[in-house]
Amino acid sequence: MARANDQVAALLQEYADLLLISGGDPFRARNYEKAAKSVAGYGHDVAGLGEAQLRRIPGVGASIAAKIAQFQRTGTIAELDELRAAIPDGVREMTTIPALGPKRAAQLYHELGIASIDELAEAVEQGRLRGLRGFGARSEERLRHGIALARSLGQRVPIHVADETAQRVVAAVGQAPGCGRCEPAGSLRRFRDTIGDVDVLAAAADSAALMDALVSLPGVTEVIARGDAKTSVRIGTGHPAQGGSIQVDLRVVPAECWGAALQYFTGSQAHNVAVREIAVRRRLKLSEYGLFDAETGDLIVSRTEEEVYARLGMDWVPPPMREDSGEVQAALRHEIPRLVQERDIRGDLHTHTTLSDGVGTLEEMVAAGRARGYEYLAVTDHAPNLFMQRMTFEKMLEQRERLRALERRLASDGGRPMTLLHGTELNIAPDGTVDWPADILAGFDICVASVHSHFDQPRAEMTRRFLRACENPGVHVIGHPLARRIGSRPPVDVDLAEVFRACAATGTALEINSHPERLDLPSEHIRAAAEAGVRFAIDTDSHATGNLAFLRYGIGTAQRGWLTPDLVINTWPAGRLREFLRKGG
Ligand code: DGT
Ligand code: CA
Ligand code: CA
Ligand code: ZN
Repeated sequence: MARANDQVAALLQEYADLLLISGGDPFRARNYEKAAKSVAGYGHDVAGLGEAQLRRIPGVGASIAAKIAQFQRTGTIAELDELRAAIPDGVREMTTIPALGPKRAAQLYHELGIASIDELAEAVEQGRLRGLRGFGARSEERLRHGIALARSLGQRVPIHVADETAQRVVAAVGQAPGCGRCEPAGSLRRFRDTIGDVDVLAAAADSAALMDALVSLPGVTEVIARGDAKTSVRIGTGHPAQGGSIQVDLRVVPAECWGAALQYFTGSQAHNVAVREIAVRRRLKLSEYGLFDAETGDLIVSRTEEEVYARLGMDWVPPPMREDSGEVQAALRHEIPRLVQERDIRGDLHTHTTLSDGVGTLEEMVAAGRARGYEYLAVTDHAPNLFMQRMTFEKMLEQRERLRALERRLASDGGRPMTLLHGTELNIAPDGTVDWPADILAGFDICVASVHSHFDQPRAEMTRRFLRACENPGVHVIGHPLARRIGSRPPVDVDLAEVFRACAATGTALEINSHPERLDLPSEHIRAAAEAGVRFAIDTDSHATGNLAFLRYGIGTAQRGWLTPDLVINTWPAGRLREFLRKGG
């Protein structure tokens, strides 16, 4: 569900940003922004709704409903396309810089003619921003920092942006006449946290209809190259990274070579090089067309990936593991682990509701969890020290009563009962303490504790801060451990080996936060944590019902870290989970 909601919300948000950049009415922009939030959090799929039904969504009036309907009919919004055409891509890209945003990006564009991140960097270095209304010495420093971060994303986009584009391409190309299988390959299939371009592979005898489907897809802004075997286009994403669009490469192969081609175009390049060496040693030759006898040139296999790997004496390698980091050797020894899968997850342990900054009510979030077949769900609204959330002890207790009553209703309404855990997301203060004293913490079923402030503490202090949180018997999970925001906030500086040791020793789990702009703990640290004896919680940190589906990105991240289900506490039955949450106490 709700993919359509996210897509529409992104378009409305983009419309609001572009309105501001083009000097439009800020009040109107604000309305679009509100509507975007409200559509994102709306409990029903907007895909099938007519204009009258759309207007029932809070904040959606006649003109916004008309635009959504137009998008659903035609795949585009004419007024949005006009705005997109009128504003340079570089200016839209500037809005990704933390500490800038659309309003100030517009100011720089209109007052100084700055139209790209590079031009902005130059202007900062030349001191040209000095004296500009609203830009002091401190904001210059923040801008410098923000530019470096925006550049760290480079020519890449967060995974969900690429994933949504890929799914639209697969849906359209897959329906073209003569199309057999059609699937994403490349870094997207490997669940890297950021994606350079989208690779889609399709099987067909004749590619013309498939290539037609791609170039005529709504949102295509440029056809880079069109051929029989490969066509490349750029498609608008509604996300400012890369100036608002992403390259898509569609390759069409005969069905007989599907397996070899999928293996080749999934990569990574380093994995492919290592696999080809295995082939050479066996006097075979591996290419995107198949596995061949090196001497005779005879085709041996190419139809499925499994056949290709098997003929090389290897286990099939799950795509997220294909980074040449030991998986080739493991596959040769037939020691590829059984990785955690989305269907292993029995519940989400980090979710928010309207009681703090979520947009779904307690009842809506629970219903959405139940619709996913969860056996349990933890509700973990923010604790009081995140002051803007205005949480109080009384509000928290009231929610607990409501949650218990809801759990009783679920047990008696004839449907499948569900265990509801009452939790909170605590804030780890600079000294490692958290919001509430031990006796209040003891009243929760589960506490996630996260760093939400003082991100740039020195390493030794930051490490002590984490260790103290782990040692707290009331803290069960460290939320989004590195507190990074992909493309906008760097990871905190902390001695991870120490943190892993403390987690293992105290029975504190580390979160793998599935939000696509977090993906934290990042995959590159997961194997080391697992080897140190750490347990994990793969959570979504959902702020809306539709966010529960972010789980797939957390699972992909966990698979990149070779995690097996047994190390993931929310694959466990409720009884075993509760045992873990007692922290040995
Ligand atoms: P990205 O797009 O930067 O996020 O990363 P990938 O891995 O999707 O890279 P991409 O799009 O350049 O190529 C897709 C896959 O195709 C790549 O993972 C492996 C394969 N491939 C492409 N070019 C080459 C090449 O020159 N040599 C080899 N061995 N493989 C290649
Ligand atoms: Ca790619
Ligand atoms: Ca590519
Ligand atoms: Zn948080």
